[in-house]
Amino acid sequence: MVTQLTAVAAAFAATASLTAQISHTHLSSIQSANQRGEISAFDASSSRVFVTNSGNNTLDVYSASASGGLTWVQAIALSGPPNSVAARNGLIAVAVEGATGQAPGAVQFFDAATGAQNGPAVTVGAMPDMLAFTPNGLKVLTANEGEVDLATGLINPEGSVSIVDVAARTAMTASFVPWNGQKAALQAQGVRLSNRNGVTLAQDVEPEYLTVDATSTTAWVTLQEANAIAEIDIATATVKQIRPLGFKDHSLPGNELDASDQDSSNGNFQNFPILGIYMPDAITSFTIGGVTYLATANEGDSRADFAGWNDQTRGASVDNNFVLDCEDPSPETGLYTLAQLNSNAVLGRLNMATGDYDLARGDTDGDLDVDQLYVFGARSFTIWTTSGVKVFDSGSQIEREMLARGLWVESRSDDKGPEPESVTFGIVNGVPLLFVGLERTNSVLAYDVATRLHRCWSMSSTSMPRAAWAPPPPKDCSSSPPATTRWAARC
Ligand SMILES: [Ca+2]
Ligand SMILES: [Ca+2]
Ligand SMILES: [Ca+2]
Ligand SMILES: [Ca+2]
Repeated sequence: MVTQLTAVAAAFAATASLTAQISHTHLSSIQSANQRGEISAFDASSSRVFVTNSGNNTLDVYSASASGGLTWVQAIALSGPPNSVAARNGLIAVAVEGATGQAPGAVQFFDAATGAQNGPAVTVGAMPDMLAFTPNGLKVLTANEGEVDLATGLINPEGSVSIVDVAARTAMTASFVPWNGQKAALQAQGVRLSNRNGVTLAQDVEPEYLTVDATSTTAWVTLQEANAIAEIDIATATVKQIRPLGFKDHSLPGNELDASDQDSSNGNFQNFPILGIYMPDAITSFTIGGVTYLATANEGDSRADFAGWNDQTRGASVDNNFVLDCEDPSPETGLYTLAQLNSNAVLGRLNMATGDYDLARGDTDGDLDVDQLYVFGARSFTIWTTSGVKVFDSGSQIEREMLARGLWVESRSDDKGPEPESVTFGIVNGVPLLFVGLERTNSVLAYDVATRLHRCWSMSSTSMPRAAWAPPPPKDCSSSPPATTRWAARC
């Protein structure tokens, strides 16, 4: 993927000079030589931008001028592939993978102004995928994804969160092992955990991204594949809670989606009796009126690339591989017809979630055929309370905005749509805003949190229409039948 480093930080700064309206101005772009720049961090004290480059195993450094221009400075060699970078008061922390993705990773530190190494690296859990400083700057937290190995699917490290003491250069581990005995109970609550290969809860959860509260005491971590958020007590390095996020009902008004890239129609928004698994990537936290909220970018992710762990099947292939209620001589639920599933213009192209958990949960009446189908992600962002109660979901707004702005990418309709991947919070001119990055449409949306009106821009647009805040009716899907192992695949 060609990745450009765009002056996002500078663009954000530009918005601060505006008053009544929020807008953005593109100031500059710069491209890494190998086009492998990925995650960026801006250090204000040095006016430098730091970008992970997993193609060279380097941290690429650019200086930002007062006008937002970017100039390449140097490439800092790292001990392995970098996955994340963060800046805090002139100190740069980089999350680096170990010798393999399944080996322990590390956090390396550098001086922002000089690029020089700053003290020893600290060993953390396997595959640190994201890291962040606590607001007080005393700790660095890493979300250790612990993905199974691609080639065999047999080497499966535990997911964890490491808490690094910046001054002492020591690390504590918030482990999920104490929760292993709760696996069945959490599955019943909606935490998407597999029973394949005897995998434990700690092995199966894959901490993806985290946010820390303003007091530096609590972190919330997305467990993307498990469709859950874990709450971490930082002082004791303890996983305090694992909360399921539930499912998005695409049959409700406001939750439409374009389900096909072969329907000869851009923005063919329709309701279907399908549940979206939020499966957030990024998460952020913010406080309004003394109440702390969480916001997630509901990207979705399958394990289709991992040997033995494929959990994705196109609609037209579902009936070939699994037993469906619509094949039952006396179908009880009748959510789909075979004609709909096998039509590429309807549901045939849509990638369904067909992991063992999805199939078991999808047999809602326990007669060993699949009634309810699920898809990856929710094509939206969501605001939650810290207890995991949904406050707002953007419904179908993101896809509709992309269509309205000429940013529609029809080839992604069958997959996860625009793929909201990043979300961050900021206050501009007293207006609390959420910025949502869309991986597939090269766009950033800004939502005004306070007035509950949303404003949207794309990287190639300057107009900003408003839309009324219209959350879909709440629906509690957590009471669906628990996962069982009774369901049998046809193949
Ligand atoms: Ca794992
Ligand atoms: Ca379409
Ligand atoms: Ca049936
Ligand atoms: Ca059934």
